[in-house]
Amino acid sequence: MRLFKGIFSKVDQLLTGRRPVDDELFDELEELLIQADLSIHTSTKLVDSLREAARRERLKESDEIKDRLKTLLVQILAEGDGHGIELPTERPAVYLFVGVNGVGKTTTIAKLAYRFKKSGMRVILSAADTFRAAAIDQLEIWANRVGVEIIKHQHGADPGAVVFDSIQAALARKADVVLVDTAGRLHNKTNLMEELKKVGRIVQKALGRDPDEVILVLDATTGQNAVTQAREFMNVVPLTGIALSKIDGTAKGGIVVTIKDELGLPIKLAGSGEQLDDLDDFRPQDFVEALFGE
Ligand SMILES: Nc1nc2c(ncn2[C@@H]2O[C@H](COP(=O)(O)OP(=O)(O)O)[C@@H](O)[C@H]2O)c(=O)[nH]1
Ligand SMILES: [Mg+2]
Repeated sequence: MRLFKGIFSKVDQLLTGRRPVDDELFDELEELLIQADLSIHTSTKLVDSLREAARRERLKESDEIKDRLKTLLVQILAEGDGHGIELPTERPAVYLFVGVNGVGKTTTIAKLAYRFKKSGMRVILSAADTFRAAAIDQLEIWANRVGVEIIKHQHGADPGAVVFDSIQAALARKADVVLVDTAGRLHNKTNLMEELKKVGRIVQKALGRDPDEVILVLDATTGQNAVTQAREFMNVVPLTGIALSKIDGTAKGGIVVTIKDELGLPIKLAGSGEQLDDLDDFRPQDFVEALFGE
């Protein structure tokens, strides 16, 4: 996992060596965690819990606090179910990708298509972002590059119809996976949310079950904004998890912890670059080690 090491390297420095464990240390730690984009709520919770552990177990050295902090971060990130993407038993698997413009939906879809294709699966991309003409072209470029099929309609067409056709095609061609690219912006937010609900209903109708995953893509570099976006989407579509993009570009990896702690949604995928193989299943332990630069 490629991570831009930013503020967490300061946390690492603060807790490395033999600094005495005192109030000053905890205050500095809390400040750094907040700077690293952990919410105040999560930072306070973590530091309180570390203070308590230090008192109870008479921890004397900052290195011990570092180990505790890592364990707590992994605990938050690992809570609940499912990291990574697991294919359902039924085929085709249908995955919807939602999120505002520019967060990395199309890129994440391309990377995932590449992964599935490499493991021998037949993949269909569904160009349901019909709002921007360029969006269809962009998905098509990726489809060609990866060597997978694409179902597309004209710019401005009904996204529901594109999704319906994509699932029909997948059933007819015995495809394994359908990855649906959706719009990140329409004339207004209400339209967008209504459209996403409708796409969900169309999947249900064409497939006979709900989409196997509804993945919200969030850009890690947008900080607290990502949490706000997530709340808006959670209210309208039944999200199954999060794909976090651009973790290579954020100096403030703490946002990942905040997203998990505040929203409770599993982080399934982590994107760390613009190349096709820059996508990993999200592994809490690896992520925390990478944050601290190990
Ligand atoms: N550095 C970096 N850039 C990314 C990543 N994922 C996407 N991007 C870039 O972010 C921009 C927007 O991505 P795109 O997939 O078009 O976003 P969409 O509007 O949500 O479909 C593009 O320039 C991508 O190359 C990532 O993990 N790391
Ligand atoms: Mg796009």
